[in-house]
Parts: sequence; C-alpha cells; structure tokens
Amino acid sequence: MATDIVAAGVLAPVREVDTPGAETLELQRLDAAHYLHPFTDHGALRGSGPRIMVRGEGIYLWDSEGRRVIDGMSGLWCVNVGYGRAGITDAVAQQMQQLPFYNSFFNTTNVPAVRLAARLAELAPERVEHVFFTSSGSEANDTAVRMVWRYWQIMGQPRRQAIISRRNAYHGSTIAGASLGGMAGMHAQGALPIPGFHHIEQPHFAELGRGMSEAQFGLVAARWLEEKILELGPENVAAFIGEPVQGAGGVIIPPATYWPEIQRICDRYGILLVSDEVICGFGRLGAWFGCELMGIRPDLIPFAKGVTSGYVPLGGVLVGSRVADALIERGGDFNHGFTYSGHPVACAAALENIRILVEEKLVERVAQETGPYLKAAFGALAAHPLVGHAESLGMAAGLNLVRRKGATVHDCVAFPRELAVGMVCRAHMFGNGVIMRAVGDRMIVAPPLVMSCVQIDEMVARIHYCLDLTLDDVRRRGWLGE
Ligand code: PXG
Repeated sequence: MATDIVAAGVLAPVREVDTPGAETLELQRLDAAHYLHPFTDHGALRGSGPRIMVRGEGIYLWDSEGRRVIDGMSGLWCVNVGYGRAGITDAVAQQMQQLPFYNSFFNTTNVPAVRLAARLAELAPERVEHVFFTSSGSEANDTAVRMVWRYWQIMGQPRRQAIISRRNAYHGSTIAGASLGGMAGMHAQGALPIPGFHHIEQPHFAELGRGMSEAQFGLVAARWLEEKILELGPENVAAFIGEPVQGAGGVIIPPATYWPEIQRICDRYGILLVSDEVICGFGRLGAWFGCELMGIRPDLIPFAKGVTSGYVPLGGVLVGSRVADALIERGGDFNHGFTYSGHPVACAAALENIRILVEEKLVERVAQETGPYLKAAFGALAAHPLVGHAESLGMAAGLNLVRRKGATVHDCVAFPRELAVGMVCRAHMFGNGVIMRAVGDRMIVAPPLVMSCVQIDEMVARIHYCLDLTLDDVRRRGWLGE
C-alpha cells in the first residue's frame, strides 16, 4: 500500500541524505555547543542533531540539505498566510526605516499600533473595543491575569483571586502561563502552579466520556467548573480560562454543548471568562476568533501567533467593555506593560497580515472550503488500521494511534505510553516530507490557511503513507501485541 502511493506518483519521492553536508554538520556542532532549545531534551538532541530549516514558500519548508517538507504545523500554529509573503516583508522594512521603535508609555503612541488597535476592534466580537499589546502569547496570558485581578480590586471584591483552568491546557511558559496551563510535566519541574490557580478536567470526550453521548458529556464537563466554583466559594473566584479548542493538548474539540454551559455558569456566578485564542484566533478554526464558533462572549481574549502569521513576534489581549470600562473609568494607573507593547514593526506586520487574510478571504475559505475538505480527507484516515479516530475543525486536526480499533472511540485499545508510538510516527512523517506534531499517541496538524484542496490531498496522502510505515514498524517491533 505504502509503496503504491509513491509508485502512483501521488507522492514526490523525498531525497534521502545519508551524510549531511559540511555546513549542516558545522551548524549542528555549534547548535549542540551553544543553543538551548525550548521544550527539548538537550542530551538527546545532541545525539541526533537538529534539522536546520533555511527557506519557506507557501506551505513548504526546505532544510539545509535541500529537502522539501510540507509544514503541517504552520511553523508552530502561526504561519497562517504561509511563507514568502513579500507584502509583509515590505511593510516591515518600510516601518523599520521610518520608525523602528518607540514606546507607548508616557503619553506617546505610534501609527501602526493605533491603526492595528482600531482594526482589531473591528474584527473582534461585539462589545470588545480595546486591546493591550504584548510580544507573545505567554505575556498575553500574564496580562490577562493581571487585568482580572485588577478588575476585581476596582470592583471592590479583592478576594476574588482564584483562576480556574483545565488539565492539559497550554497557556504559555512564563510563571503565570505555566500556572494557568494544566501540563503536569511543566508543573513537575518547579513550584507550579503558584497559589490561586486551580484546574478542572478537560472536555475530552474520547478520554472521559465513556457511557455518555457527546452532548451529555459536554454538559457534565462544563459542570465540573460549577463544582470547582462552589468548592472554592464563588466570592473567591475571579475567572475561568480556556482555549476554544485545546491546541498543544492535542486538538481537543469539545462537544457543542460545552462552551454555552460554561458561559451560563460564568454568568451565574459573575465570573470573568477568558478565551485564549493564541492558536484559535485569526482564522485557524474558520472564524476570526474561536469564541464566535463556540457561542460564548468572553471578557478577555489573549492572542498572538496568527496575528502576524509569526513573521514578527506580537501578542496581546482583546479587552471587552466590562473590564475595559472599569480599567478606564475607575482604575487610574494600570501598573503593567512591556517595552515592546505596541511595537511599531510588529504592528505593521500584523496590519499587512490581516489585510492578506481579508483580501484572500482566507477565513471564509477555511470555513466553507478547505476546512470541510480537510475534515473529509483527514477523517477518512480513521479507516487506517492504526487509527482509532480522527477529527478536525477548520485547519486543525488530530488522530489517535491505537493498538486495536474499537466500535466506538471508547473501545479502542491504546498503546502502552512508554512505547512512545507517536514519536515513531512523527519520525516517519518528518523523514517523508510532512511535519506533524505528536502529543503522546495523538498526531496533529494545523497547516497554513493558504493550503489548497490539492495540497490537502498531498498532505493526507503523505500522512497515510507514513501511517503505513509506522504500522510496519510497530509490527516488526512486536508492539501490536498480536
Ligand atoms: N496560549 C496558547 C493557547 C498557546 O497555544 C501560548 C498561549 C503561549 O504563547 P507563546 O507565544 O508565549 O509561546 C500558546 C503557545 C506545541 C506548542 O507544541 C504550542 C505553543 C507553544 C509552544 C509549543 O503545540 N503554543
């Protein structure tokens, strides 16, 4: 089967490189000697040597050995308009020449920051008219936390400090971001979460919904929030934060009943709702913001990544009228900000990026054309013997590698965790022209929004081919338990 796809010409063969060239080897040596990578086992990386990406165009990347690969992860959930956009590089170059930097403290501002703030207010949901800029998603979430606490002080309820999040959420790597996040591996490496951050279970139907319909499970999962609020005392609870669809946690798409019930519970207890749109924002799910699809009205919307398609770092928090009115009319000084808040070059990149998203109707295209196409093509991978289930929303998709398939998602038999089958699969993908992320044994993609239906076919064919290679591999290793 695997070789048939290659033979049929669906897949261009990927050039194998046995011995990297001298420059690649030199860069790998320097990398091992000096560069500490994010979220990386440095000892292991030293053994394998990193792949060096040197060029991008559209949905493709090229490494230092000239091998082409489909960037199934949009850089890291961010290159929404694809690589090689001259409009963004021109906008950035022009702004650098005109005014590379000035701060927004002390009664000053700059043109791109003002224009971007106004543009974001147009794109944001109703009653969201203000924005606070940062340079990353982590800083955006730190800012959201500080705003939440300040809001309740202004409102005369300073005891409201507890923030509720979810297990397996990802909200960044700063102290507040990692505390908000529900990643056990991060918490285990320090005194995290810091006090005041609480976690409930995630709305993960395949993992936790046995014996229920999806709709029932959505309500049950949302009510874990209510239980936690009552346990902490509503008078102590400040906010709930969640990603509309959990990204780094594995593209976990909650049942349709989940978010409306979360909104009802937040309303009932007066709690602020924060929709972390660092991944879901700027078209990823087929809407400008994921909250629009989930039927919620968040008070704060942290964003980053897709706002500039990653060309230049930029993040921020969209601030709804409830919090903005309190901060502006009653708050006085808000003692928070970053040197690079409203960086003119980053804001210029964002303005051009948004112009491209609008001009090429990329958000509508994901909603109406490529998102549904990916859903059908990627969903069909569920027929593969190694795949338990596969789902997607917009341009974010995930499938589960299983030892044995079952009649329902709850009857599939998982591989023992320690076999790390996802990493085996990821290596096949990486070696065969497509970048996929492995989250345990869940394989995920979030390709650039410019990916066409023909390119979706190419990506899915490669994924299928690599699933075949992975199946052969795990069978050879005796891991199927047959
Ligand atoms: N919130 C969400 C929902 C994110 O996905 C952040 C906040 C933090 O953003 P910064 O810009 O500070 O990184 C993120 C980041 C992965 C992966 O492996 C995902 C992210 C970052 C690194 C790795 O999927 N998301």
